Amino acid sequence: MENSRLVLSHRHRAVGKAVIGAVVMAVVIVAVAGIYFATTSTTTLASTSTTSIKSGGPSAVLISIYSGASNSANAPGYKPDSLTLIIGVNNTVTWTNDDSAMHTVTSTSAPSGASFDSGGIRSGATYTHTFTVPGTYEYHCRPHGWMTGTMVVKAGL
Ligand SMILES: [Cu+2]
Repeated sequence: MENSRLVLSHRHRAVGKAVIGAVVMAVVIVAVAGIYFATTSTTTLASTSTTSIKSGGPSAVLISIYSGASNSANAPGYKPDSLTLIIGVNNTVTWTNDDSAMHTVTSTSAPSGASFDSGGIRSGATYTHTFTVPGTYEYHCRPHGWMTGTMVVKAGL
């Protein structure tokens, strides 16, 4: 009798230890999960705000003078050839000459005092222009009149 009681109480103690062990484990898991999720949500918030700062700031606009642009069959020669720009948002444009021939980016119609001309852009070279006057711009390539592009520039918000 005495013996079996001892065994029983031993079992109880063992069960008790197991329960305490499980509770401690659960607390540790919840705590770790809490730290993990807290860390995760902080990281997400930080990266979201970084992304929104980037997307709200000025962004580069890239236009390719693509391969074969010097052939009139491949007009208009600029890609994209029509863009809307907003001052302070995306009003800096870089043209890259991805063709083998020399080309230009030359305005043919622009708001007063805002005309521009790249001069010769060699193969592989770039030309960057920042538009600061709202309005509609038409441009072409001086040696290749069929190469044409349009830029609509709007005032910033
Ligand atoms: Cu050209």
